[in-house]
Amino acid sequence: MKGSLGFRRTALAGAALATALGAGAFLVACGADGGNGAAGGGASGGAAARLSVADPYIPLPPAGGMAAGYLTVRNDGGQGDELVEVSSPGASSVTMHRSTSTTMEQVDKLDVPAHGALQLARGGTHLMIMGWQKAPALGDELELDLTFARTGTISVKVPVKELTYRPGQQ
Ligand SMILES: [Cu+2]
Repeated sequence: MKGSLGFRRTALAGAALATALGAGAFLVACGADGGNGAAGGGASGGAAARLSVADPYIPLPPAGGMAAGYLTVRNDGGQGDELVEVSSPGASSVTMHRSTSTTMEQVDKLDVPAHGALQLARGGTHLMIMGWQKAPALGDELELDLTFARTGTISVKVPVKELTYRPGQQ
C-alpha cells in the first residue's frame, strides 16, 4: 500500500510546517494541504471540521492585569465545531465573553460554523485574560490553548500589541 504511506508522510510534513510557521497562521487538520482538486469526491475527511487560527493578538492592557484577547478561528471543513475551553500556562484565568449593548457576559462555548469562522474582535466576542504570571509587555507572547469539542486543543502564541493595534496594520 504505497499510496497510504505516501499520504501519511505528507501529513507529517504538513504538521512540521505548521509548527515552523511560529506566530503566524496555524494549520491544524492533517491533510488540509491537499489542494489538488482531483482528490475530492466524498472522501471521509470531507465532512470533518478543519480549523486554523489567524491574527491572534492581545492589546497591551493598562497596568493592572485584565487583558482582552482577539483572534479568528477559520473552519474550512464541512462540519461545525465549538470552542469549549481556553487556558494558558502564563495566566491563571482565561474566559470567553460576549459583549451585549450594555455589558458583557461569560459564555462556556462559542460556535465555529462549517465553512465559516468564529471571530473574536473588538466590540464583540473576546477572551478575557487575568492572573498573568508576569506583567505583559509589548512584544511578549502568551500561549493560549484553545480546546475544541471535535478538533481537540490548538495552541497558539499570541503577541502583545499596542493598545490601539488592529490586525492588518504594522
Ligand atoms: Cu470581557
